[in-house]
Amino acid sequence: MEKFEHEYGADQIQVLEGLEAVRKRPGMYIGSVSVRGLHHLVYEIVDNAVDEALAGYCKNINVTIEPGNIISVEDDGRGIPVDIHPKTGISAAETVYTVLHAGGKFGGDSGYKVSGGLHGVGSSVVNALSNWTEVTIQRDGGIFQMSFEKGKTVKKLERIGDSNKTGTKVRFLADDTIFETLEYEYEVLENRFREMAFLTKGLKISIEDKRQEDIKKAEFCFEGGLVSFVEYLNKNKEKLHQQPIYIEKNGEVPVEIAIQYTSAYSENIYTFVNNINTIEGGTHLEGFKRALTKVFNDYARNHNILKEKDANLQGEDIREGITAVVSVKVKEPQFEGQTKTKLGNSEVTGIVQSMVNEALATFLEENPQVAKAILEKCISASRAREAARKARELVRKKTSMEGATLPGKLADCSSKNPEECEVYIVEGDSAGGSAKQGRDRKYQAILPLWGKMLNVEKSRADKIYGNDKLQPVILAIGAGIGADFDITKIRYGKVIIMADADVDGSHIRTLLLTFFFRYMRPLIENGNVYLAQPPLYKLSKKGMEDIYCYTDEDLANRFKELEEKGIQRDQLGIQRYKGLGEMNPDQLWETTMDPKTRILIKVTMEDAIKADEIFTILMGDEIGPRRAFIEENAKYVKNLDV
Ligand code: 2B7
Repeated sequence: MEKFEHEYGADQIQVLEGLEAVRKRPGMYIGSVSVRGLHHLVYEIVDNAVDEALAGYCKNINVTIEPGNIISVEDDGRGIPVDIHPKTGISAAETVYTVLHAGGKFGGDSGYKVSGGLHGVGSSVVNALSNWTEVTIQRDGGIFQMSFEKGKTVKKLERIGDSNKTGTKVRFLADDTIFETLEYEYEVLENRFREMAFLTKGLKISIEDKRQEDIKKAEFCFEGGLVSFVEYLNKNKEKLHQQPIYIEKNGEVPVEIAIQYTSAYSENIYTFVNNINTIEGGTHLEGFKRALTKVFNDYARNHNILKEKDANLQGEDIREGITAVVSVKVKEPQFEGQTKTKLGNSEVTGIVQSMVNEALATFLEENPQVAKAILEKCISASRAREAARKARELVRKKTSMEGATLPGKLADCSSKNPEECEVYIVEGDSAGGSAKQGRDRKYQAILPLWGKMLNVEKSRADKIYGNDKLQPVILAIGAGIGADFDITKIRYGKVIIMADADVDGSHIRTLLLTFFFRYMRPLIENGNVYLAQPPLYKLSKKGMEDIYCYTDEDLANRFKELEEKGIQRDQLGIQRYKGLGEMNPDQLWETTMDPKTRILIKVTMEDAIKADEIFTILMGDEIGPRRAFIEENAKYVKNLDV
């Protein structure tokens, strides 16, 4: 690991702002006070430890969720400096934890803050938003400790013992008066630390969840770095070449890339800047794509795989089936885009492009077998694209001839303003009938679907356009698919999947989500896709209004409430709904469709990597992982939604 020498003491830290501001507007600093914001606290602390690893001084990071949702993070780096600032009389360590923006000065001119997050203000923000924080530092032959409550120092840094080791340990309990919940999700943290370990070759990160008797734990350390990352992403896929292609260059902008092609039809490129997942891409991705297109076309021409008469392969042909991870380190990254996850630094395009041009061209010359396997696939992708174009034109012609672009089964709404319109995609004819009668005609459209769907994981775009199940969905939404998809053309602001809570329902839900994920991804990214949640139970009693319960927990709570009012279980009529078809139009409206009372689950793409893995497992060729996954199916929507 490279070392960035950097000497400084307490006097370089500027006192800027109190932590009250953070407690007043926590959202400004960690995004939200939901469970997502809660997890951010952990990332902020771990980021500091990862920075110490990137500086070349830390090899191990241990994260523990202790009973009571206390987080403990320990590293074996140099330990935060403990010397006293001559003017303020406060130790460097205390400054880092109590002064907002202390980190800015730390990272400032010489080294650069490499891992993500709040650029060194993380520790003070976490401290401000914690009920209590305890920091233990080993360095300079001693053990030092300090503690805080809601950001305020309650025990100043004090030497409590001797030690010949070095490192930092931080324990904190998030403030329950600030966060909606303190329940960490082990899987979410595990995924994040796996990703971080992939991105920092050789760093060992362990996580342990001690909140329950059977302790969950995992340990991640990848000597292969990004190569291990793409192998992991492709573990359930059929590869076109065994060894991932690996490119690394440590110049002004360090670039690291791993690529492996599979027989899949999708394109999966994950990009990172300073270890932050740049979901919206940006200039690094642009440079990578340009180089890929140029190198493969040049190679194909030079080796007569593309003849003179043939047209060039297009970027999308060359990216079919690719899995790649692109990681760059940029000193002053500019983040743009809706979610501030798009790299804007224009100089990065050329840097990435010329380095990939050179390294990839060399690789292909040295590995003609791999080049051939990939190019065969690209060429068949380009043929399929041509076929798809023709199929699409046919659809367009057909629809323009008939004068109506809408599918026959669609019961459209009367409003034409997408912002207020929604379409329910409903499984089965009987439920579709109830939905049509129960809906609010002005805003709600109903599109019934039935029968088994095409498995899009195994199909190319030409089949999708021609498919009689998916065509109505494409036409109803009205914004095209794949590279043609244009989110500004969607006819409904909400696309709501309404299916039963049984196996068939879950199948259709998964198929539709796979389809949206692969062919209308912006729809998910933009937050337009929802799952309707029909009730599982109805409780009724003479003289009492019917009560609908949406989960088993809900049901248990209602029982308790009613018991307190003196109503016992055996006095109630309890109906368990097996399907949407059992509800009459009024009930369906009241429980599942009325915007005032219904529960909708928004499908988000926050964790696209996880989602892709789920789809691959559910839809791919390997049966073992699929079965294992289905047994755990209940978690599925939850994972998507975190
Ligand atoms: C920008 C601030 C936050 N810091 C240091 C040095 C080491 C170090 C840290 C850390 C989290 C939980 C265990 C630098 C940097 C403060 O200045 S923070 N290690 N680990 C950490 O927070 N882990 C440092 C130069 C010389 N010696 C030590």
